[in-house]
Amino acid sequence: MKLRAKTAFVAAFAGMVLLALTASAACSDNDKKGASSGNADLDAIAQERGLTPEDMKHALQQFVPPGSHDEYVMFASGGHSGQVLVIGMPSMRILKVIAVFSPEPWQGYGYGADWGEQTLAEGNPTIPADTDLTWGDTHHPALSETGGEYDGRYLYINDRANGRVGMIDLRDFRTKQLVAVPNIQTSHGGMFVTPNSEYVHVSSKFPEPWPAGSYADLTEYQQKYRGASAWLKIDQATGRINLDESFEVELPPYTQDLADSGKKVSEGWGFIGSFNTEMATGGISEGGNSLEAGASRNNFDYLHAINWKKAEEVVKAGKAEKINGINVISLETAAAEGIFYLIPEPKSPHGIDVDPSGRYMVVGGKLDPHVTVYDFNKIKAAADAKDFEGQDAFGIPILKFDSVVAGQVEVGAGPLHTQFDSQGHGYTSLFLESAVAKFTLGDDVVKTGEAPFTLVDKIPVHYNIGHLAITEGDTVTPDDKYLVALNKWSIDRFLTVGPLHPQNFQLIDLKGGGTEKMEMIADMPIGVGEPHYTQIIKADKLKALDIYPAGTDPTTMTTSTNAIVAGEEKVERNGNTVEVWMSAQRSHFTPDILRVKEGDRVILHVTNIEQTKDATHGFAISQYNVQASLEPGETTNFDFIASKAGAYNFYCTEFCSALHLEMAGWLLVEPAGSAVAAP
Ligand code: CUK
Ligand code: CUA
Repeated sequence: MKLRAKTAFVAAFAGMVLLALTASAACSDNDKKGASSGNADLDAIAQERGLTPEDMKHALQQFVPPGSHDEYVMFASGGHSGQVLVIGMPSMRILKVIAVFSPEPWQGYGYGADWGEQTLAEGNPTIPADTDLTWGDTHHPALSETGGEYDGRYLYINDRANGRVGMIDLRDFRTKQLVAVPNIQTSHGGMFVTPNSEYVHVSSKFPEPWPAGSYADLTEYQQKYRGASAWLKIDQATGRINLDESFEVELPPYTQDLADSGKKVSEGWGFIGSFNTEMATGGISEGGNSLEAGASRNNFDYLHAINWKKAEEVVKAGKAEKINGINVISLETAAAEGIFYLIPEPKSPHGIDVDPSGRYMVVGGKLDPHVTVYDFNKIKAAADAKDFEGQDAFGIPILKFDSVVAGQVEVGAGPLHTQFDSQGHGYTSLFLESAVAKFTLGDDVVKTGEAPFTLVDKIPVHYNIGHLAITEGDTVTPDDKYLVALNKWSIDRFLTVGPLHPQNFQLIDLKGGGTEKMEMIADMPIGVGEPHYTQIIKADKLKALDIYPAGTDPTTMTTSTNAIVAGEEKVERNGNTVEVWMSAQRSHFTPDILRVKEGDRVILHVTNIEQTKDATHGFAISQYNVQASLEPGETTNFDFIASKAGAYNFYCTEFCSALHLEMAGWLLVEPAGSAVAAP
């Protein structure tokens, strides 16, 4: 009965929608006939599927017709999958999954081809040096910036579990570098890129005994354990991190949390939140307090403000010390040189986000229903005037809370992270309340006439929201279009697929960031890892290749010395090494029979000699861990030992042509000692 009433409503609404759609186009009589029959079709569809007028409106808001492209691209962390998800917006269609910290066979990342093998190996920790890590917890993606705007060149992401950083080249959306950041065992703060991509920042999560690699008991926590704020220098031409030109600032053994970059008025500064300034170490199992109880005693924790421009000068002046291969500014030097200040933040905070003007910094109360808004101008003035309430146990000056706070807003239960629009609003995720709260910042940025530091809107989300992101959200000019809520729980939103539920991205229309209410448009289940954070870039800023120039080595993005053209294929034997220059094109490999001896080292250079978009081949050898994608124009190098005698089939793993199934060959590994000559 309810459905029937709904349907009448729908019919009226469908007519309205259609009218709106057709009114904009000057249509012929034929079109009009189409429109009226379309109207009936829409009514019938809505009726059959039980859709409300609201549902239909939301569908239209999100819909990107087949063959059309999305306006935005979202780079979301894939959490413990160690990957990055590339998602079109507003359609919320997954466009790609980029392998970063974990092997991934489709792209050939970690399956015999040098690009992935080398990249993964490069990311292995130097301390302890004996671990081949095959997983990571991708956390906070950071796009490169020019003038405070995303520039579409590179993407960085940290590994929460292992203190590593990955660099993705957005020319081909492939990971080009993993860096095991010295003196950081686990990381959290950042990633953020400075407004002109001078540095990408990451800081430690849990402190570790210093120097990294040494041992100290937890009873020596305050004396021996330390954290680090790492400023990793970006090579502008390649996007790679250069550790020689990077530096770290030693941090007290608090637990450093999120971090964000200063911009505009605060450019040159970075801000890192913290909790556990109590320096509790847990120990319920040893008759003590749990970490959660021990870390929640103080009324204030400390927001760390670091002047990286000044730190850079201090390093140049030779006042840093190399520790594990990176320049480190000690706590003592940081305090003496005015590089490092502590700012009280109400206890157990989470999130620190700098608004587009660079003036306001918002910290979420986590257990407290307020967000605290700091004013950078006040911070700067207090630091310059040495208006301190004292110093911490490590000699770092503490600014007075009242001197630097601009305002507090009661936003609701469990405020974590904040994003901003260009109208002077902050949008804070409320984990406990499962909602997004919208509030106004200081009156110098509020462009809607609303009162500063007031809650103006709230929208429920489903459920337990962590981060949230706005289109072009971390730039100096956010696009006030969409907000994505990154919800940890989905509970009942999707079909049950076992006790491990997908997480839920929800697409919210910001309605231009004005005084209109936010509107929930769509849900998107995420079935890999736990996406932590995402950045959303205008799609037209990305200038990705659609094929590689002939013979490109993706590691260097230059012509491979092993690239060949058709007719140059060859096989060379040198002692126990067989080196092969092979071509791949629809629908054969040349050579297609490889004869080697058991125990030979096989070096294989395969060039996909095609220059047709999407004419990707794959190369895989049965019973060997050898598999890679060969994109048009790419030269890929494999290096493996033919350890098992036998006749092995190799084949193309991409359905590239009508004769794809015929695109195969033989790796003949003759038993050791056999008389047959090879090749
Ligand atoms: S943290 Cu706040 S919800 Cu690791 Cu970015 Cu996840
Ligand atoms: Cu080449 Cu299938």
